[in-house]
Amino acid sequence: MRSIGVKRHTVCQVCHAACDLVVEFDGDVPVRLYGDKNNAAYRGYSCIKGRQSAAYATAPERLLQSRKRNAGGDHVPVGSQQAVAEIAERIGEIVALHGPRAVACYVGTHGYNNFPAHAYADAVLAALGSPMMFNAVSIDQPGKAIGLALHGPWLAGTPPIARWESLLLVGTNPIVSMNGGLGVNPAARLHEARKRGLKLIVIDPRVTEVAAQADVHLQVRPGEDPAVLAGIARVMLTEGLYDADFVGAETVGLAELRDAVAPFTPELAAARAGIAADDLVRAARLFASGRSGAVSAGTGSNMAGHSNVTEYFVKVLTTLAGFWLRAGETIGNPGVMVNRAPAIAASPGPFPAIGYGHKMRIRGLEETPAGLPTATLAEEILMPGEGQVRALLVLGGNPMAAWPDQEKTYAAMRSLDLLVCFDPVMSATGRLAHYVLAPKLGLETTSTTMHNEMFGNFGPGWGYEEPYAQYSGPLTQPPPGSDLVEEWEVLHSIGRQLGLELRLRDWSIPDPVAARQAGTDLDMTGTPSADDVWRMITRHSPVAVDVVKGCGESGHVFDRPALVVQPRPADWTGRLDIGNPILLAELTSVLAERDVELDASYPFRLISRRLHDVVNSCWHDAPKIGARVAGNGAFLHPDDLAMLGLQDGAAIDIVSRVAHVAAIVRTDPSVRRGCVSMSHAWGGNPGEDDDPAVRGGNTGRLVPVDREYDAMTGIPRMSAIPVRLHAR
Ligand SMILES: Nc1nc2c(c(=O)[nH]1)N[C@H]1C(S)=C(S)[C@@H](COP(=O)(O)OP(=O)(O)OC[C@H]3O[C@@H](n4cnc5c(=O)[nH]c(N)nc54)[C@H](O)[C@@H]3O)O[C@H]1N2
Ligand SMILES: Nc1nc2c(c(=O)[nH]1)N[C@H]1C(S)=C(S)[C@@H](COP(=O)(O)OP(=O)(O)OC[C@H]3O[C@@H](n4cnc5c(=O)[nH]c(N)nc54)[C@H](O)[C@@H]3O)O[C@H]1N2
Ligand code: SF4
Ligand SMILES: [Mo]
Repeated sequence: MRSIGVKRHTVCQVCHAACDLVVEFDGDVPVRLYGDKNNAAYRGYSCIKGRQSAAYATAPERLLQSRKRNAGGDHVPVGSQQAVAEIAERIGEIVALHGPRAVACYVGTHGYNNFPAHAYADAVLAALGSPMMFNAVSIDQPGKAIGLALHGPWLAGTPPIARWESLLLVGTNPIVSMNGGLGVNPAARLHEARKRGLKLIVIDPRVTEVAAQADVHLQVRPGEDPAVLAGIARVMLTEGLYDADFVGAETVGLAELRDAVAPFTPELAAARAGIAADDLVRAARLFASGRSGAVSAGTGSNMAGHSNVTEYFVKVLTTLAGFWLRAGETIGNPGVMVNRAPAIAASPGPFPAIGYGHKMRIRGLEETPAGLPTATLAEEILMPGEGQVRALLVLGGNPMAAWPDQEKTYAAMRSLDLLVCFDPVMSATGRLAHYVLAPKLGLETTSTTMHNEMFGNFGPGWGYEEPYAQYSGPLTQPPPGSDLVEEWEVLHSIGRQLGLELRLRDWSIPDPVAARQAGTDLDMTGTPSADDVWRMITRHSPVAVDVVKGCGESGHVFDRPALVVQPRPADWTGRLDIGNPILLAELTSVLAERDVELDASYPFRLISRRLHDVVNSCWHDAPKIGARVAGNGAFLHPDDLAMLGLQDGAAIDIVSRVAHVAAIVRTDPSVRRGCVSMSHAWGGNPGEDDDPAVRGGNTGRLVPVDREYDAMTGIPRMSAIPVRLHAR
């Protein structure tokens, strides 16, 4: 019999949702992880990925030492101190020879959520004088930032889920992905809301976990969200189903909006999307029938083209329905670790989406509120000339698996003078790197809920509705004999060795410029402790991080007074803009697009999706996980399989206009006919064994970066990709 000892708590760091996990120990060994039923925000929620997170630490593929590529091309163990010294020296040489822009950093999903490391990476690049700080947002949901900028934020925010009477989800499946829309523990929140009478409308080519519960599911042809959302707006406007008082008082651009959506009759929008016009009208009426509610879109809509228009209409529909908090209403979460916008029922108005930031050398693209366009980085590396990127630091990301245009990425990664990955395994990118720095994992480090609280700024159903936070120190020691580093420590050492003066941003301040200004100048004569770093990056938090820590290591709802929304001051000039000329012109351009009729040589559309058991390219082979996700299935409707003469389990080639990948087909009646539903971030590097039953196909390989890309953010078409299928 096993003696179960202490129960501790940690913030799960496997995805952004930051669940509170109970960790049961047998001696020093964590033996069981599960959600905490007493946790007020998550109420016992956890998923297999988190419950297996202790097993990742002892997984066979985990690196216990950093690796360095030797002259023969093999990766051999290297001491972390030696690796840091060599990397710093190399960066110094590259900057001296080619200037600071030659050094770039890409912050992937496991860097984006790691605020100490993210703050340090920002600081190192800034101190070097390099503007080349990239992250995954511009290949994820970049339309969110653009739509928000051009519509303008509503300072008071959105009503709490408990009050929603209607919810429109567009190309997102939060029950599986934890994407915004339903808050933390989304399945429970949806269940309760449905019991209360919430009307759910889902727009998705697949009968997803959320679509299966919808009152109206528009099972659309992919790539047609702009037309469908414009069609819904038109129904609301023509039938008078909008909040005329709110729109009259708080917006500009109604006439322009009316004109732009006029052509999108239910018949036209429905024909484009391959749905019934009556269903579209029903969806619009049901959505508008709620006195309170929300709209949220996800990666599907952001990857299928015209993402800025789609996300703009997410805001426009919210505004037409009047689904914003008003004066006198309350905001349940005044912020714990992150500051929120002032509680005023007003908008400061739109702000610029382009024309203020760093310019790329590629396709005229530039910095936007979604960050630098990551879809240009491979070419920034490959294209000779002044400013060419020669060194890349990859923080918790995997460009070879996740970036679009895998062949181009492959050429770029191999041409770098210095490629450094911070990664616990030899990822596809790591296999091409000069150095792979092996980090400590979740249970071995301090973890907090700060990133998820910050995501509360992304839109309704993100972050926490309660003043909730958690701070858990390290619970386990790294495996004996290992030489592991925290990412921020490495970046600190690199900064020290290069003689840089680092300033850490304050993550409690959402605006990045203000966050840097309010940051802390580091004392570079020594190395801070992890607690010190957390203190610095939470310097202006509403509740001091030591107070959060002092509440114990489990999640806690703080006794903070709710905010009462104040009326807009009389002289306030900002208004929401529902008639942005650039995006409405882009909507009009959709009318002229011919690809509603599928190109006969590419009759299928490959659409993106998430798998329940893995996050992106992470831990596909871990114990228990590997057995559950055998390869990267290509899910097709059974009638399409029959038409192609294929059986479930058959090996196929998926051919796009630029490349092909192998996959195993899976029969799935929930997928719309004509679609292939397949996850990203699988597969090896070009030339590596790509047995589809093992590694699975890499959908990014099918995507060119330089065709059908977004003119502002550069995101190429990563869903609704035209393809054809052949038996292998
Ligand atoms: N075709 C297509 N392409 C897509 C998408 C799609 O839907 N379709 N989705 C896009 C989206 S939304 C995103 S966010 C990007 C993701 O892009 P990336 O962030 O570049 O890819 P990930 O696979 O998330 O990379 C995570 C890496 O972090 C490593 N890792 C795991 N745990 C840790 C840790 O604790 N510390 C550190 N340092 N590293 C860790 C993993 O081994 C892995 O190599 O991909 C995008 N690409
Ligand atoms: N389990 C798990 N959770 C994850 C991840 C994971 O890999 N696994 N990844 C994490 C990351 S990095 C992110 S960004 C989030 C993303 O979170 P979500 O955006 O919710 O991602 P998905 O679950 O893929 O949902 C996208 C949906 O869009 C649909 N879709 C595809 N094309 C179109 C289209 O043209 N129009 C419409 N309307 N729908 C379309 C797909 O069928 C799919 O159901 O999830 C995060 N959480
Ligand atoms: S949903 Fe995300 S944070 Fe929660 S247990 Fe699963 S992997 Fe961890
Ligand atoms: Mo993502």
